[in-house]
Amino acid sequence: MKVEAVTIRELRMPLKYFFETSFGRTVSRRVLLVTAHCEGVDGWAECVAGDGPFFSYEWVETAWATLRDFLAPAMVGAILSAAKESAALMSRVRGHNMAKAALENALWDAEARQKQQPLWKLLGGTVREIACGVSIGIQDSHEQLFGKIETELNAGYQRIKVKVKPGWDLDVLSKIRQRWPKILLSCDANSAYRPSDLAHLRKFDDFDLLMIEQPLWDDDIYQHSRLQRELKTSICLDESIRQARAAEEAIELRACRIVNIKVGRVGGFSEAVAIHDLCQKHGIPVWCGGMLETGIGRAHNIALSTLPNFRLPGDVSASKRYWAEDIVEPEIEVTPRGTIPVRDVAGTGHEIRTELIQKLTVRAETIR
Ligand code: OSB
Ligand code: MG
Repeated sequence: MKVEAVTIRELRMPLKYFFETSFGRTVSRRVLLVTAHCEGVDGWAECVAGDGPFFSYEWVETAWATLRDFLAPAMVGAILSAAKESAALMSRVRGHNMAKAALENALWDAEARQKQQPLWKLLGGTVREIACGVSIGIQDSHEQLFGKIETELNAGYQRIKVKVKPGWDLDVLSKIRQRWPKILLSCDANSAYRPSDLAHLRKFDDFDLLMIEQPLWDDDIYQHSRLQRELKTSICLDESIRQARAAEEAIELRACRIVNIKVGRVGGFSEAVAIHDLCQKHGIPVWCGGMLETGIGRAHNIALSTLPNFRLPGDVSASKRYWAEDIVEPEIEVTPRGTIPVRDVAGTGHEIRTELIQKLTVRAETIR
């Protein structure tokens, strides 16, 4: 597979409804897409960098510049026998995992299309129907949040995750539990707390949560290990797990009992699979996180979620929760059982709507 050229492209897509985390509110997304042109086959992927450096230091502008000036030039002209060989060609660039993941995953997509194989099989997946949960942002009122939870439970989703921050936490969780005592419930703090909040965080133990995701600093493992010793509730790490090495440290220090795998955060499918395998070996369940992706990133998340240690429902939900019109066909849909069945078709099984993408594009550049 020869990489002849790489196209980077930015789209503007308004969200149907705002999404708020402890680090801020998103109302519209700048979507960065990468296309790898490989001898007549195009592979597509989505870069999950956000509109600002808030989830991590990466954002659309750093990803764009890093892809254009360093990653794409390192790849153009390369002859690969498999997409997994691409990570080594980008390793001279430190960090910038979301930018790297977009290019690597575009090559996996190209490989799957070229080999006429389902992407999930190429990744080593075995699960034929993946379990879905939803992530629900901070709202303007409790009533709004409860209305959203009701809607998603009625749609069949298997797990509800709510975003929390100081001032939007104990009261909210307590009311949710009063109304829905039995549901699978978790929360995500996106680094909103500090070790000095220990007494406050201990109160989360009252709500029978499946997990609390990333309570402390986005780059921390050690302080999470101290916190985990003090809590009944399982900690799940998201932001801190930037590569397999971080997962190894977290497991050894017992900083978490669950790991969230986001393919963008860890730099691509190869590293995501490595983290999956490591966690499986140590009996740590993983689940697939989301970054408000369009159907392109969503389809890749589905493929990854077919690996056997994805034992908990992921933040992999239907396109229509976020988008009026998605850029893949068919859109991502979820069954009333809260699952997505995986099909035996080549690639991701979701075709790229190139005409619509053209219309939404605000800039594009091809590196040859
Ligand atoms: O921490 O999981 C997170 C969205 C943006 C940034 C960070 C996170 C999230 C989500 C959304 O929780 C999950 C989704 O895409 O549905
Ligand atoms: Mg998270």
